[in-house]
Amino acid sequence: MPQAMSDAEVRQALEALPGWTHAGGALRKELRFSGFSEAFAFLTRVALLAEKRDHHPDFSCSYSRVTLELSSHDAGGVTGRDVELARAIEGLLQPPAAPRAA
Ligand code: H2B
Repeated sequence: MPQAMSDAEVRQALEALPGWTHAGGALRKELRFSGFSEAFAFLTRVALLAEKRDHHPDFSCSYSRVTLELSSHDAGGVTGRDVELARAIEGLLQPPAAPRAA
């Protein structure tokens, strides 16, 4: 069974994860979108990341506000799998790189 990370280990990982907090044994982030469709589209993309990893977030969606909570249920806390999923989710939020000139 994977081992939950210590508070200090999580704190260090969060230095590279803007907007994420460590609360209730989970990594948590709240996001605002311009509307429900945008929020749901984002969650759909998160779902694809989660299925690929077989590691799934708890989430809620209230119109345009999405809350994500990442924890490893089997470990009872945050593991490297949560940190990795949070990094991948951050990747979805980055603006696309400008195309190079041909
Ligand atoms: N997701 C999360 N966040 N924690 C888990 O412990 C977990 C999971 N377990 N997704 C997975 C699925 C497990 O149930 C399957 C059988 O691998």
